[in-house]
Amino acid sequence: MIKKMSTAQPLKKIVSCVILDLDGTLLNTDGIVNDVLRVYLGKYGMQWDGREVQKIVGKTPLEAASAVVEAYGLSCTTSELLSEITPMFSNQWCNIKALPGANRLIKHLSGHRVSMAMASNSPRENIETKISFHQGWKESFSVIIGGDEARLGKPSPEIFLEVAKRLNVDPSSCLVIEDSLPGVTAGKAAGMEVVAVPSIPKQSHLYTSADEVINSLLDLQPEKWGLPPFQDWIKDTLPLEPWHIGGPVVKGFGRGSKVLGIPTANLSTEGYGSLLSEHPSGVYFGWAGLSKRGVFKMVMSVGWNPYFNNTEKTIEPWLLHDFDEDFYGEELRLIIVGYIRPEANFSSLQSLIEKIHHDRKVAEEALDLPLFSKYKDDPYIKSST
Ligand code: ADP
Ligand code: RBF
Ligand code: MG
Repeated sequence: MIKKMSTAQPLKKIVSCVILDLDGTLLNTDGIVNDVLRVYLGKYGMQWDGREVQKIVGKTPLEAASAVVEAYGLSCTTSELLSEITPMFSNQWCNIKALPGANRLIKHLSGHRVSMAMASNSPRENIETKISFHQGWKESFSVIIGGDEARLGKPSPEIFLEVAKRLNVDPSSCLVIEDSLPGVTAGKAAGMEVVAVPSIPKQSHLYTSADEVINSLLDLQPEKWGLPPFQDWIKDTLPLEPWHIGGPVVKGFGRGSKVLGIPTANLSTEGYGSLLSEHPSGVYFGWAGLSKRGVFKMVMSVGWNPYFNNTEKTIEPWLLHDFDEDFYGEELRLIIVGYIRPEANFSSLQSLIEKIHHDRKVAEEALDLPLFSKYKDDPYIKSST
């Protein structure tokens, strides 16, 4: 417990190799899994419940299919289900997006000549196809092992041990990065250091065996493991490929101005489900255009507000300007240009408020940098004024 409480960042353990999982860690495979199962079950008059995805993350195709047959009481066999949905998946592989931070991590490690391997429960052939759509990935891994190349898939340590053998390194000098529980279990059983990046929200309490749990790859600190630190943070912010979101301001929880003294303009998340699932929860910043008022600096939270334990992922931009009235219904457009920190829980309302004011300061200063200030003229937010 003491390990987790300390605020300094002590070196955890020095490693020399990084072993990455593919689905859910580097690739947003869940999106495709949800699409395919929705279509498949829909054909038979059943509805895919996105929450069931928990039963299949990190499993081999056979195990996952069997879990679906069981969960939905399907009358077909596991292999019948597999033969029907396998081609559906193959058609979608070209559409699987890299998760935020995946390209950044791969470029960083390969640029510093850190030895990298990939270990996945997915069959080798599928891995090759999936990564072929992502430039520079295949060349970055000196070893790739699929679920069909070991006797037992994760949670057995076998895949990871085979990777260490082929890299000719001791398992204890490998750092595994994994999104799923079976993967974390396998990595620890192999005697490796493990960072968990859970792909399913609000599950981090289940990952106690991992050496560290982070919210997304954006939060990885390689220097904790003796690896070269990222050097792309600027004034406490991480520049991102800019993204847009917009819509009318809707009534929020009424807590912003009343409880926190910090008004946040909620956006309706309707129609934004997939966009929101592409962006990890956390604190972001950028520019906000209000159709009748102009363009303002903005800092926002995306997520579940753990302090208040929301059930839905929300987007709550705080426009950094003193408005003398509410603007419900008005069109708001945002360009998000950078990331500040993961969402956190706080022991008191006071500490939450202080942190949000600190975020404000970080955002305000960063947005004066040419790198970020240029986006204030972005046609997307300008067109609303
Ligand atoms: P919430 O819990 O979502 O913050 P409130 O109703 O307390 O909800 O406050 C949100 C409303 O405050 C917004 O819809 C907006 O009209 C108004 N508002 C006033 N000033 C600001 C600001 N600087 N940034 C965002 N919203 C503001
Ligand atoms: N809520 C949290 O529970 N944890 C956070 O780390 C957090 N960070 C925030 C950062 C910013 C910049 C803003 C504007 C809000 C943040 N909130 C956070 C959300 C806050 O709790 C939310 O705005 C209230 O729920 C008001 O509705
Ligand atoms: Mg995974």
